[in-house]
Amino acid sequence: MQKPLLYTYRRCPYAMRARMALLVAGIEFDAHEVSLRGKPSEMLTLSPKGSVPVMLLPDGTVLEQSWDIMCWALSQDATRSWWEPAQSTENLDWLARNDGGFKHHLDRYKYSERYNETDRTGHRENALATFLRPLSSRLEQRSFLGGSEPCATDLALFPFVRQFAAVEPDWFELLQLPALQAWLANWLSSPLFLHCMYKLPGQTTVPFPSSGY
Ligand SMILES: N[C@@H](CCC(=O)N[C@@H](CS)C(=O)NCC(=O)O)C(=O)O
Repeated sequence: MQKPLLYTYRRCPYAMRARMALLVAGIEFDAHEVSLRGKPSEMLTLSPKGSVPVMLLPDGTVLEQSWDIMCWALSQDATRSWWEPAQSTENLDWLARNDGGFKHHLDRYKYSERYNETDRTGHRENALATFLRPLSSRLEQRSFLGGSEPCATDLALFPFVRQFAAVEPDWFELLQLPALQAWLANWLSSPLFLHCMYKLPGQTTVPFPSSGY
């Protein structure tokens, strides 16, 4: 096997952050669009936990967490400017808050029926108060979590903020969070994001179209 192989799912925010990191690093990779209802047995053999993304490296190493894939892609000399700012205590804390409390509230807001959730609005408001408002305040001081340039933390958080905003777009637009809204709009229209959303054929392995950012 020559190229790394990514098991991915187009709409999964964890897989999006992994694909964006691979594209930023200019890494050529093969990709397999997984059906979450019928995960390929080859993937489950490599990673029995059954979540995407999963990456198989040419030396046989298996990366089972999106952040590990981002680390592998971005912690090289050429992409140091994306990786190093993400290692600050503050940015590691943003990542933990995103993948922890914010994701918890986001799921119960977005998928309230699946979670049998009666207080959907409570989760929306909690996500806003504990994560999105503080994030917007931070982005008033700097264009990106990386500073004047984006870093891995921006890539890691953006797909989840996108999901939140897309639940009730009209409501989200009326919020007074200009810095966060501008940051989100910037990512949504970025060539990097549009490229990462390239539509792969389902359930087969193909080269992911390459580029460098
Ligand atoms: N901690 C994992 C989480 C990945 C994850 O939860 N992915 C979801 C899709 S967004 C998944 O594959 N869930 C399993 C399923 O739905 O069957 C990571 O960072 O990669």
